[in-house]
This record gives sequence, structure tokens and C-alpha cells, in this order.
Amino acid sequence: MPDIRVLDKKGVTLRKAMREDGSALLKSFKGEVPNDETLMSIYKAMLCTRVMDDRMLKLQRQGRVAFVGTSTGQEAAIHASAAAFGKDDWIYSALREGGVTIQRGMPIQEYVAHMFGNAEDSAKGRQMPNHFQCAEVNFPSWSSVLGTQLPHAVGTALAMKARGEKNVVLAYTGDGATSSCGFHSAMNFAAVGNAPVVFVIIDNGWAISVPSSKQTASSSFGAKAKAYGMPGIDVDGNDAVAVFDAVQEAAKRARAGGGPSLVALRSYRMGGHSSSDDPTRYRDDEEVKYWSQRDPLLRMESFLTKKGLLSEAQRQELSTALVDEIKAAIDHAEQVGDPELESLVTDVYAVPPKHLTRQVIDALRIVAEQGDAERMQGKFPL
Ligand SMILES: Cc1ncc(C[n+]2csc(CCOP(=O)(O)OP(=O)(O)O)c2C)c(N)n1
Ligand SMILES: [Mg+2]
Repeated sequence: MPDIRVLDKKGVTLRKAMREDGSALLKSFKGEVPNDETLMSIYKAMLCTRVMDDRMLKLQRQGRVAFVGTSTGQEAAIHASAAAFGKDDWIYSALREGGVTIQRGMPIQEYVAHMFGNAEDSAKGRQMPNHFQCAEVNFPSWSSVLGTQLPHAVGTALAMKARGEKNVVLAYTGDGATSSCGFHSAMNFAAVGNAPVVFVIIDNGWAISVPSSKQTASSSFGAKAKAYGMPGIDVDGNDAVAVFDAVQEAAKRARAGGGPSLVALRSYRMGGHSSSDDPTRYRDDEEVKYWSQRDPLLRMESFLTKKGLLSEAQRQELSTALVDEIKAAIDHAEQVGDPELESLVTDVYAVPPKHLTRQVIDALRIVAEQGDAERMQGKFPL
């Protein structure tokens, strides 16, 4: 019988709340269980991400979207952590936390528009797909350059503190990005400045083809906090209740003026690094099998069912509704068309400089003379 002190392969104690099969809470768990409404909203967000990723990956294989980085296997870590933050808090993400925009109220239609980079994409097609942003839900855009979101998150938290606001910031990073300069600068700055920020590392076992075991010589990712002078904890990232409890505790501390914390969530990337990756070239099937038996979505479904909050009929209904809504959003997105060429130079300067204006005029002339490029022609080999 698993208990809260179960050790993982490296001998790290992970905080856990529920049994591996989700059938009940562990007796040793003394933390905070989210209320029924929060549990269900976390579950719906997890399900939405699972369905969306599945659909987007198929579209990518059909050549209809250019790039996808799925979150499959990490849904509890992503959505139970985000649930610990309010609408006025800010969230800085890495590649796999885009579903949090929908969890915080961004329409599915807007998510899909970004994946297509069409005229309704709030990034106007200027980002790679899967790099979400939504100003309305305080979710700034991610840069592919690993770790750069972390100093930005700390800057935002320090600004909130300077203004006397009670809001806090959630800063996500992957295990690989903990080796970036941005991670070090952010952790140090946050602790010295007592910034109201919660760093959440989602350790999904891999940084492309580099395993977590080769990413650091620290005893765990949570242990890194000690050197910076902030609390750190390692948590079973596939246990939605344990994730919520640990992150909520850190968010409360930050909100009360207690400064930053680090929460390391142990999870697993079930798919490839991205739609351009073939993980069978560097990892064992056995490992994938081990983790597929620890699927966070199935564990949450089992937990909610035992609690009387979810039935099989309800699960199917929710899933079908999501499939339909996403399909309608895709059908719409494919009718919308590309952003206007002129939009290349909008939003950056109050008055675009002459050389950029000239380039747009040239581009418009070339389109008029030779027609537009085929969709995806000249694409970057992602
Ligand atoms: C500064 C920098 N170095 C290298 C890369 C190339 N790169 C893209 S994703 C990635 C791995 C990221 O791993 P992790 O932080 O664990 O996130 P995950 O993809 O596993 O969610 C690397 C090395 C990059 N984008 N930026
Ligand atoms: Mg990783």
C-alpha cells in the first residue's frame, strides 16, 4: 500500500495526498483538499487539455497546424497548480501550460486561432504555435528561449509588491530550464527581494532527449530552493490534490508577505518533446509503460468517482461536449484566413519606422505581382 513516504528511484520523498489508484486519500495526508467545485474545475481543465492535445497532434500530422507540444501526462501538475491562483494573479508559462489560459476563462476559439496563427490569433501569427498569451487572464506570452519567463515573473512580482498589491505570480519552468541563467537570476532576485512569486518546476523526466537524472547533481529539484534561501518541496505531480495543497500553501505564503517558494512536481511527458520529436530513439518503452499506469487523468477520475462527484455518463458527456466545441472551433479557424500582411509592423511602434514601412510596401507589391505563398511554404523545419 503506497503511503506519503513512498520514495522514488532517487530516494526523494515526494509529498502525496491520494493513493496511486486514486481510490482514497492517504491517512497520513494532513493538507488541504480542494472543495468539490474546485476539484471538478481542475478535472474539467485536465480533460480539456487531454482532448485538445490529442486533436492538435492529429491536425499537425495532417499538415493543418505547424507545431504542437503536448502536455499529456502532466495535466494534474498543470491544472491543479494553476487552480491555486486567483483571477488577478499573473501566470508565466513554459511550453506545456497553455491550457491554463482556458482554465482561466479564455475562449477555446481563441486557443485554436493561435494554433493556426490566423487573423483571429491574438499574437497575429507572429509566434510559433503553442506559445499562448492572453492579456484578459494575466497570462503573458512565452518565449521559446528557456528560462527567460522567470526573471519577467519576478519583475512582475516585485512590481506588485512595490505597489502594495496583494496579488502573486506563478512562474512555471521545466526541469531542463532549471539549468538556464534565467532560473538562477530569477530565484536569486526573488529571494533577495522577498518577491510574491511561486516557482513551479514541472519535472516531466526529460528535456528533449536529456533525462532529468542528468540535468542536475542536486538530490532533487525541490532541494535547489535551499541555496537561494527559500522553502522548497518535492511533490507527486500526478496527484492533483497534493499539487493543489503544496502550491496553495506556497501561494498563501507569498500573499501574506512571506516571499517566494519553489514547488517541484514530479510527472512524466507521455508524448514526444514536440510534434518534431521521436522519443523512441532515446527512451525505453518500459519507462513509458510504467508511467502510463500512473496516468493523472485516470487517477483523478477514480478519485472523483469514489467521492461521488463523477459518473461514467457524466465523464462521457463532458468529453463529447469538449470534442464538439473543439471541432467547431477548428472548422471556424480554417475559414478565417491569415493575418493581414500590414499587421507585420503594427503594435510595436506608435509610428512604424520608414524602413519597415518600405518592407511592407515591397511585400504587398510582390503579393500583387506574384500572388501569395502557398500555406506552409518556406516553413521553418520544426
Ligand atoms: C536557452 C535555450 N537553450 C536550449 C533550447 C533548446 N530547447 C528547447 S526545449 C528544450 C528542453 C526543455 O526541457 P524542459 O525545460 O524540461 O521542458 P519540457 O520541454 O520537458 O517541458 C531545449 C533544450 C532553448 N529553447 N533555449
Ligand atoms: Mg522536462
